[in-house]
Amino acid sequence: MKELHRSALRFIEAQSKIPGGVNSPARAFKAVGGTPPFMKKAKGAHMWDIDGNEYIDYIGSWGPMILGHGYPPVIEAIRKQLEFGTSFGTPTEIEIDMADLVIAAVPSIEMVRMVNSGTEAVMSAIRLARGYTGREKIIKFSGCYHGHSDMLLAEAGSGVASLGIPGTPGVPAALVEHTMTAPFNDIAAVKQIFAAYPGQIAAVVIEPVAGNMGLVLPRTGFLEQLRELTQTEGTVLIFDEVMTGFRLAYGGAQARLGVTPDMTCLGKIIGGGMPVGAYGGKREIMECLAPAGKVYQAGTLSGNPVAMQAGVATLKALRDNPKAYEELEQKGKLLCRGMSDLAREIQVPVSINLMGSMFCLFFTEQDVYDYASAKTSNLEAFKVFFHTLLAEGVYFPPAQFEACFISLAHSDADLHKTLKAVEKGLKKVKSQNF
Ligand code: KE4
Repeated sequence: MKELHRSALRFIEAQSKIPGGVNSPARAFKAVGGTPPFMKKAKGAHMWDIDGNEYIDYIGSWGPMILGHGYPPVIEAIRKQLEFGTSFGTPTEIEIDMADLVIAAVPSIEMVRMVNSGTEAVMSAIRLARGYTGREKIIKFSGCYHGHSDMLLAEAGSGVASLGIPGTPGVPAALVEHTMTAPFNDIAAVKQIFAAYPGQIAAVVIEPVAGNMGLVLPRTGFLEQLRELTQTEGTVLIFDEVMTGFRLAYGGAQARLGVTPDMTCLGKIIGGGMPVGAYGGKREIMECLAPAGKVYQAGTLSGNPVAMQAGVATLKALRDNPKAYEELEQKGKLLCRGMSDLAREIQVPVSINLMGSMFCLFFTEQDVYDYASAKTSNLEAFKVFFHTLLAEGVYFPPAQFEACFISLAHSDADLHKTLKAVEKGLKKVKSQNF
């Protein structure tokens, strides 16, 4: 790996003009130290930085790039749309095509509204659930991240967790007083909150498979009990599938796990690399949304034709490839079995969570099933591991509390090269006797 000369210079310049030098904290390497490479180009499973270094990419733009970067049909769809214009602020037919694809893929979604980010999707879904139920309180789970809307930054995951900030300054207590938090996988804690606030909980919002405290899987029966409890209590169950939607199965985590929410939030993959979020669900709930109903939400570029074309091309590529998710499954198993074998041989205690093409390696010997157990990971070991891989041209997310993503473009050669880098990384960790 060549020295990051140009990236280092640009990072200094960027930091004087953009807070932290980045437009999203997760990119700044705060959790691992060092200079984030400035990327110039990406194709398939690979990215190239401005110093000419090449990387095998396990961030995939934090989830969207399931087909690999620069997937030709997606690029072509964007290119064609540009000849017709980029934004009209009027209804367009491509928005119906997107709605058709989402509704066909996710049976629990009878109607869907496009927005511009996952944050907007979850924020709006909660407002709609409150408007629909007439209730105010919500329950979220510690370590889950649902974007940066004020009410959801309590004990959030992702960048909030990686920066070790409990919540964030600037959020008045009044805006989080109706937000209750329970540990992930702890149904007893959820029941206690319902018992304390009977008839007052508008919504429970959860990442059905959590990707923002590293990857944490629901324990058997947890989501089913959550579904039953919310059903009984007349509370809207919202699955935040911004990350897992079209990732863990074409119908998302809910299709894979067989649990049906009242509303679903989507993002990332449905934008094909362009800024898109969406929320949808039962018709009786969605029809409360303006202008059909009274709950207001709007967006200048929501359903933007360029973004819709990218998303529609992406979803069609997934829909029309019957082997896509089986291939992703195999890639995930090959890589995680290999990492687990290496950790055992080198005698470094790790815990690896995997589902489909999402995985996370924690530096702890205990099972990671919630935020507290995720935080037992040795973050110094993670730093050494991360930078060793980076130097070998393997780009994992620069923080322990993130998930890694494999795309259809990751070849067996990429996976084997990754395992070689992992072997080096684990040996480096071992040598430092953490
Ligand atoms: P955006 O507003 O960043 O599009 O989506 C927020 C969001 C909502 N729900 C879930 C489950 C999410 O994972 C996210 C965003 N994920 C992070 C990655 N952990 C985005 C990366 C970043 O913040 O730069």
